[in-house]
Amino acid sequence: MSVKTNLEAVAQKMYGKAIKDLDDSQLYFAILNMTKDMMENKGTIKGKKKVYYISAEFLIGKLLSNNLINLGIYDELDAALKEEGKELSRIEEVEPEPSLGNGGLGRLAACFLDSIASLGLPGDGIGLNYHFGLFKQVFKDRQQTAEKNDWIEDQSWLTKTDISFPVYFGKKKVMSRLYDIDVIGYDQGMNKLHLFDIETVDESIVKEGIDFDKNDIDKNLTLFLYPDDSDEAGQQLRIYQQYFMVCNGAQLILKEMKDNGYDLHKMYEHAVIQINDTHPTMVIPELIRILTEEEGFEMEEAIDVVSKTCAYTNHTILAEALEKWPVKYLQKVVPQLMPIIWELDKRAAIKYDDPKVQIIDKDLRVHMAHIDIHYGFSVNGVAAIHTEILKDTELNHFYKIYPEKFNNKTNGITFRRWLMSCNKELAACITKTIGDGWKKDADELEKLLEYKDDAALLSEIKAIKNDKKAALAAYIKENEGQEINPNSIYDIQIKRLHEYKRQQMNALYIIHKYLEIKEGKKPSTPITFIFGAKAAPAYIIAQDIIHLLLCLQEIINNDPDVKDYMKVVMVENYNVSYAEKLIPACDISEQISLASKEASGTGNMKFMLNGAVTLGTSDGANVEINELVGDDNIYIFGEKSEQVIKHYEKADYVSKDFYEKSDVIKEAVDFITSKEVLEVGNEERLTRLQKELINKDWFMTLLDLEDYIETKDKMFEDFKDEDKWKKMMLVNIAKAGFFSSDRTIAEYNRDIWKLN
Ligand code: 26Q
Repeated sequence: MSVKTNLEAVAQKMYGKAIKDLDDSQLYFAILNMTKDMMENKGTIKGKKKVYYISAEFLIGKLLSNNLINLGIYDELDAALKEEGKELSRIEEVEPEPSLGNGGLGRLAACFLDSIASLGLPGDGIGLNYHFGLFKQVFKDRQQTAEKNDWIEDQSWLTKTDISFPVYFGKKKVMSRLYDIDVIGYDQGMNKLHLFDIETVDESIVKEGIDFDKNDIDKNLTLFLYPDDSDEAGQQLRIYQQYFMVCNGAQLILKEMKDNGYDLHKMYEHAVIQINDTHPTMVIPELIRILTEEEGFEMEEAIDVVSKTCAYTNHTILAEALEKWPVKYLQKVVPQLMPIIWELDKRAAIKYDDPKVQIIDKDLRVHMAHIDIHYGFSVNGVAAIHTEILKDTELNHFYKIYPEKFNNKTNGITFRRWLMSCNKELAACITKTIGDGWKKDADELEKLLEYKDDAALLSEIKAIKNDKKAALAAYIKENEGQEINPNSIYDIQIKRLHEYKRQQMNALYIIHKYLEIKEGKKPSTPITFIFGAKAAPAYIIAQDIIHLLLCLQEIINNDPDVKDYMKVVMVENYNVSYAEKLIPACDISEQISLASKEASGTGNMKFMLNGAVTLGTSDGANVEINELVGDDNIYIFGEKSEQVIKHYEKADYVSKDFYEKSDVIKEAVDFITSKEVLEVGNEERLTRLQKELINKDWFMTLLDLEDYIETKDKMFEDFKDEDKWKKMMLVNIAKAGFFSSDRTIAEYNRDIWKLN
């Protein structure tokens, strides 16, 4: 049956109407239902052993386009709809975006699910069904405010199952409900994303913005992702959520073991649990608890079996992001786990008397990562440099004990979403040139290198970029009300707002450029600086940086002396869908974290794949991008990670010295509280940010600022050399194959999971 016949039947059944008589919203629901059935018919991926990827975040984005591509019916449906006067790309807009993640770690989990299924490997995700997910960002008075993101509709990709488990918080019992989202592989069968909800959840307790009663666990447990944890109730809610996730996950895994008739004593032959950062760490003591209390295991064997089943991925070296929960909190929320955690601590302490590797420290805080490392069989970092830093410094004490556990898995991205779906024109151009083998073997993109001097192809790629830039300009006009010049250079920084990512350094560059133009030094090509970022509601300085960017946008875009040469746009509510529009349109990819701080980054890979050139520090996966494309096709600046680490060790970085020594730096920093900015901005925020930069600057913005300015100026100069730029674009696309998450997942499977 053709896709069109199929859809016609669904449309008749649902609405009693023909395709041409449905509006976009009705068509969306008809296609949703048809697609869900088609995915179901593909059947589940089976095997002797399965990976469970357990994660507090799955930033899946809209699913329609991806599922159609993976089913291999996108083009056929697109054509069929066109015959009826309908536009698939418009219908896709109807889908609400679930915001079940913050950023990199959550999006990585989503890319991994796509690749696991696309490699035909059995593997499910386990997480939580947050009703409002991460907040929706709304700008008011040039400041970020937060609203709830309502994404669940009566009909959606979620399917309610009949699975429900009891979960105990001490004596308090709650019931869960499992919802599943099908994950279809590219030309493959299907896996599942299991999202647990609490039966008694109550959306109506959310009042203004994202405020709600943090103590009402029965009602609030699955409402939000990472609710503000700046106070005690917020932190405890996070522990409630984490335990709820792992307790359900453990029960589901054990149920599947039993349903398949597997011997729990050999669980590790049939299941591997990949722990995504420390958020799901309690799955280890929870499994041990269940095996000893309910399955008759001796403690020794339970620990052994669980340790052979669990593997841990570290995504950060930032001290503040490494979870350490007070014993007091765990004792209150999950008293049944504390005896197990004490036991695990005791056993580690008997073997190793180094306080640095203890699970419970002298201040009675439980170091979650330490549980994972002692009681898991694998520890991996997410880019080569990150894993080296873990081994050499952050986790060095553990590396000395367990060298065999440590391994690197450089992150990747799914090319189905980040090229085939978001940049169909470029994907088609590549296929026309080198065939479509790259879709299953991304390394084949290297064949493009043979066309390095092919003027026709280079121009075609540039033309596609220009079309994407025009489309983005139209979208930004409509959504942000900002007019940008499609012939300007698009310089884009999109990622969570954090001081270590140094959006503030980019802001200082913008100020510097603005002042130059005011003095008459005009750039020969206009530049558009685009930002997208959400800041954690409790992270004050991050909010201040957003405020500064919005003030600069206001001043610069309305200054008649300047606006024809540069513009600034901070887009509202940056999310996966926005990224899919921004990335194909980008010329310059900003990856400017303080060296050693960005574990990997994955946006850098998406930009490269879409023909943007990286402006970055030697950090995370930038280092590997650099090695692949060579120094001529990337712009690297700033101090290297070894130097940065030494600065921290010696505590010898003094930002004020940089501020006082350099006129350029001083001018830019002073401008933050200039008359112009104060006229449109909030004095308290701007002063606080300026003081922070001069007196503390923990992430060393001023250290790299001059080098950044110089390198960025050079890049803008080079952009004018069209031939040179086009070649850089081509080399970046051709060398991106390594960053396919299919490669990453194949490595996880080869070294850690061993599923087949
Ligand atoms: C911890 C404790 C309390 C509250 C919140 C948290 C918390 C929440 C989210 C800690 C960390 C996260 C998210 C981290 C994250 O997204 N890390 C990113 O992971 C990517 C995938 O590996 C990397 O590419 C990025 O470099 C890394 O920053």
